[in-house]
Amino acid sequence: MIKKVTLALTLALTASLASAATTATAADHPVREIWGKGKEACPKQAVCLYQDSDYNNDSHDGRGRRIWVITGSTTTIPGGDNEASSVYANIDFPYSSVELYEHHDFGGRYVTNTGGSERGTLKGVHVTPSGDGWAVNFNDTISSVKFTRYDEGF
Ligand SMILES: [Ca+2]
Repeated sequence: MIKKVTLALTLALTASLASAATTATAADHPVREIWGKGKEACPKQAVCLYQDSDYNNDSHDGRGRRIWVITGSTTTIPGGDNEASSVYANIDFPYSSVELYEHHDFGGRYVTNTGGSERGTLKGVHVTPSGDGWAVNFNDTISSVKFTRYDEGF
């Protein structure tokens, strides 16, 4: 009897794990990691976080490095947490801007990037809240990303 209950529980657990895996596929996730360099590597309607400054152009003798291609708001950046050193926001309508946060779940200070904006370095950027108003070092800091649409925030 105990064996039968254990087996039933195991089957139920396996079934629920399997359905969880199918509902959260990699294709659904707004963060995709590629290897490359340059702003031209960034697809339309994405914000790209580059592992190195200057959009990875000088990385590994020109062979590039990791890029996190982000196509929607995300509370974490799997594989790319605290890694970004340059940013290209290749977004357009309906998005007005993307906010890059220092902590998970849109926490802490953030840098605002309007459509088409680019930052070859994150070492001296103005953040919100601005504190004393000085530029801050946001290198290897970004942990979540929020997309803002034109019809939001009014
Ligand atoms: Ca962080």
